[in-house]
Amino acid sequence: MNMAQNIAAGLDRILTMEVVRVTERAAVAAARLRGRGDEKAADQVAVDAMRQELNRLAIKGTVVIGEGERDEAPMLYIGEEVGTGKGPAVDIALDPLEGTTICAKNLPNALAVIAIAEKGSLLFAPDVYMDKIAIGPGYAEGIIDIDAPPAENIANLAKAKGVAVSDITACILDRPRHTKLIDAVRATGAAIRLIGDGDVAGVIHTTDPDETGIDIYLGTGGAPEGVLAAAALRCTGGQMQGRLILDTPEKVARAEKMGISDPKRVYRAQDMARGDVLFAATGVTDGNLLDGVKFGRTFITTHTIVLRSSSRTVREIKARHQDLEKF
Ligand code: VTB
Repeated sequence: MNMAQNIAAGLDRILTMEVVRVTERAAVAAARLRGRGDEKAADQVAVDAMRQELNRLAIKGTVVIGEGERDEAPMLYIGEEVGTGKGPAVDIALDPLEGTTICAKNLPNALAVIAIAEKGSLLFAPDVYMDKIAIGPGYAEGIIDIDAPPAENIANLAKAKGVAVSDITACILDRPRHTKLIDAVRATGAAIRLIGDGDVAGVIHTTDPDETGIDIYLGTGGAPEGVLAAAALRCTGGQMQGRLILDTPEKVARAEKMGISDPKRVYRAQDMARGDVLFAATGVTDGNLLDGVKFGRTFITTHTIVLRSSSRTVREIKARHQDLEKF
C-alpha cells in the first residue's frame, strides 16, 4: 500500500502526531492541580486546555463521548463540534482528566485521554455503568467470557499464559458493589490490584502485564470509559467485552434514544470502536505505564502513548517543553 492509499484507507496519519499536543496540554493543566483535593477545579482546567488544543486540529470533529449532555456540560459536551472544521470528519471520545479523584489525591495513574475514529464508528454510550472484562494481546479469541464465573476466566487465562492461577493479577475498582467479585477472585488464589478510580488505565494495563503487573481487568465502571478503553485495545491488541447495565426503564429508554436496541448486548472492543482508531493518553500523575507531568525550573516534561489501530503502532513520546508560555 502506498502512502496515499494508506491515508485513504483510514485516518490521516499526520493526526497521530498532532493529537499528542491535545492530551499533553490537558495533562499539564491538570497536573498543576495535583494533590490539592479539588477534583472539580482539576477537571475544569483539563477540559479548558483540551478543548483549546483540540480546536486547533485540522478536523471536522464531533464529540460522541465527552463531559456529558449539552445541558449539563458547558464544554466538550456530547455533540459539540470541535476542530478547525477544515479536515476529515471524525468522531471523538475524550476524558480530559480520567481519574479526577486520583489527581486530587495525587495517587497513581490519572490520565488525559482521547480517541479519534472515523465518523460513525464509536459506540454512542450513555453515561451508565458497564460490566467489563479485558485481557491483553497474544491469546486465542474466546478465552474470556463476560458471562463465565471469574474463576473460570482466571483459570483459562492462567492456562493460556502457562502460569499458575496464583501468578495472575486482576485489576478491580475498589467499590462495595464488587464485594462478591473480589471474594470470588480471591478464592481462586489470584492477586487483586484494587484501584480507587481510573479503569481506562486499568484496562490498558492488561496489554503490558510485564510492565504493569496486571493480567486481567474485571468489574463494572463507567460506559464512556469502556469505549475509551476499547479504542485503546483496538490499537494494542487484546480482548474486551462490555455490557451496559441498563437496570431501570429510564436507562433502557435513554439507551434506546442513543440507538441501542438490545439492552443486553455484549460488545467486544471491535464493536465499541470500529474502523481506524487513534488513541492518545498522557500521564497526569506517575503511573505503571506513563510518568506524570514533571515541572522543572526551566522546562516541563510529559509522557504520552499514541496508538493507531490500522498499523498497531505503539508510540511513546517523552516531551521536554521549554517554552513555558505555551501552557
Ligand atoms: C470508573 C473510573 C472513573 O468512575 O469508570 C468509575 O474509570 C465508575 O464509577 O475514573 P463509580 O465511581 O461510580 O464507581 C470513575 O471512578 C470516575 O469517573
